[in-house]
Amino acid sequence: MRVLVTGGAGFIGSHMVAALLARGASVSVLDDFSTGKRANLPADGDLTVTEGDVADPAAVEAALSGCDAFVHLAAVASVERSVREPLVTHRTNLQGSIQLFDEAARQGVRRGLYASSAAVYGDSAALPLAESEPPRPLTPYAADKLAGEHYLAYYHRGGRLNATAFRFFNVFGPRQDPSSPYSGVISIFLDRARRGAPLTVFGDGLQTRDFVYVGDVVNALMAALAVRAAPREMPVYNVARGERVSLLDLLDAIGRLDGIAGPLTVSHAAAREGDIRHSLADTARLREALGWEPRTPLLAGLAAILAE
Ligand code: NAD
Ligand code: UD2
Repeated sequence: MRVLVTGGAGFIGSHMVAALLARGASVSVLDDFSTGKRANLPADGDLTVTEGDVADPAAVEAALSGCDAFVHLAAVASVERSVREPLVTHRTNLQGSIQLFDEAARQGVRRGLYASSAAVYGDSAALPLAESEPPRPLTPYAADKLAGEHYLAYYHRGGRLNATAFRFFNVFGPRQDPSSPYSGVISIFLDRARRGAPLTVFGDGLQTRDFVYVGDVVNALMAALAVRAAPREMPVYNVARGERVSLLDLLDAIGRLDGIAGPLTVSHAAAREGDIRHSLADTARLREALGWEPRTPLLAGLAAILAE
């Protein structure tokens, strides 16, 4: 099997590429290296890397050639950037997605997986969030992710692709870039704890998130790739542990890890504007459909990051 992974040099993408190669697949990566890094990818005879833009028709056509499936992870994953530069991020996040879906349908690529986001739910208080909850995208990023789902469902319904969309919650793990203030909180906290630098909690620290380890996300994608049956409507799955963890619980767990530079120095600052108070997924649909279970608890995932 040959699989195109767009955004394969990024955080989640590089783990997906490694899993595919380990299963004996041949992999094509299309990445513009805007946030992804070549160093995230192994040297492997079964891996072809194309530097290019997912919104560029020629790059997508070449990268898809000979593939049986695609896993579409390329995106400007920064919500904050989508608010500052909605047209720039729209080009990658929606135009690039349509470009890929349309070319895959044209080339007869059978299977397609798409990275959507919990952001499509907005600040809904109907916890745990089931996929049937009406979406309420509050940012350009979320609007593009949701529109991407709708476009993919259109190709699926017409029988032109066999597609599945995944709404990732807060993914964490090795190779997540901690360099921006809007990077994942776990990557920021561990990077700072490792160096003995101070940590800032925005708000009281009682806000909760549903953190899911990147290896578990990859397992869900791998399980879906093996599915041949195509239901009439495109499946959409939450990907999360289905557990809420407060930032104070997270700090407590980090403080107990080997590999941090002494006791944590923690200060509090004002809560971020628009910050969601609680986030929690209902994961029953994914568990039932794909037999998926999250295998990596928070502590084990944190330790894996420090071990890198
Ligand atoms: P990432 O930034 O590490 O990966 C994105 C990759 O896409 C990078 O390698 C980047 O260089 C590449 N890319 C960006 N624009 C491109 C373009 N125009 N053409 C080709 N490649 C391009 O982010 P990630 O956390 O690995 O996210 C992967 C996917 O999962 C994204 O679609 C993101 O929106 C989604 N997602 C992530 C999370 C999370 O918690 N990390 C949560 C929800 C959804
Ligand atoms: C996630 C996504 C974001 C968007 C949003 C939609 C990530 C990295 N971010 O934001 O892109 O999809 O969901 O709901 O996946 N925090 C601190 N100190 C820090 C950094 C963060 O206290 O140094 C807090 C932050 O205010 C928030 C929590 O930690 O309350 C989690 O922050 P995050 O940026 O990791 O993720 P989130 O859920 O806000």
